[in-house]
Amino acid sequence: MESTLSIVKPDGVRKNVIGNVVSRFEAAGLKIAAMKMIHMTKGEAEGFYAVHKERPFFGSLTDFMSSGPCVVMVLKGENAIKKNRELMGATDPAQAEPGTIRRDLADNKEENIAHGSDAPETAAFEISYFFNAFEIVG
Ligand code: IDP
Ligand code: MG
Repeated sequence: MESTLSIVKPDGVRKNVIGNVVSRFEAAGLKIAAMKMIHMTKGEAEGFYAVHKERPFFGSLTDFMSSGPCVVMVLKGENAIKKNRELMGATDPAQAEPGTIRRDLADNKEENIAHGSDAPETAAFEISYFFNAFEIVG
């Protein structure tokens, strides 16, 4: 069993596709082990995306991530990290495979509906950024 962090980003909440995204995780056999809606401050978004702080899009990305509420989730399952990233598709929705979350629902490379951890170490950091042990079931 592996755990990963998923976020329905503010564009996904604005577009009313929270359920659409969550239903794809459930259909793929991933379990929702924790879930809540939050509205990050700019500083909280900067802390979450600190690995990208040297990137040219960092300011714009953290403005976007703090522009409205998002849904943060812990997904559990076999190969949850990889499975979630496959369901999301490539970062740029134009490059993502048809049938993926980003290709089906996203508008552009920044506003791309979903986040998913990319490795066990980042998953551990990202889960603990939003959840304590009492908030995660299973
Ligand atoms: P990922 O979300 O597919 O793992 P990362 O490279 O980790 O992609 O980038 C984190 C987030 O930063 C992306 O999901 C997207 O929202 C944003 N982003 C990545 N590359 C660009 C870009 O070239 N322009 C604008 N935003 C970007
Ligand atoms: Mg990433």
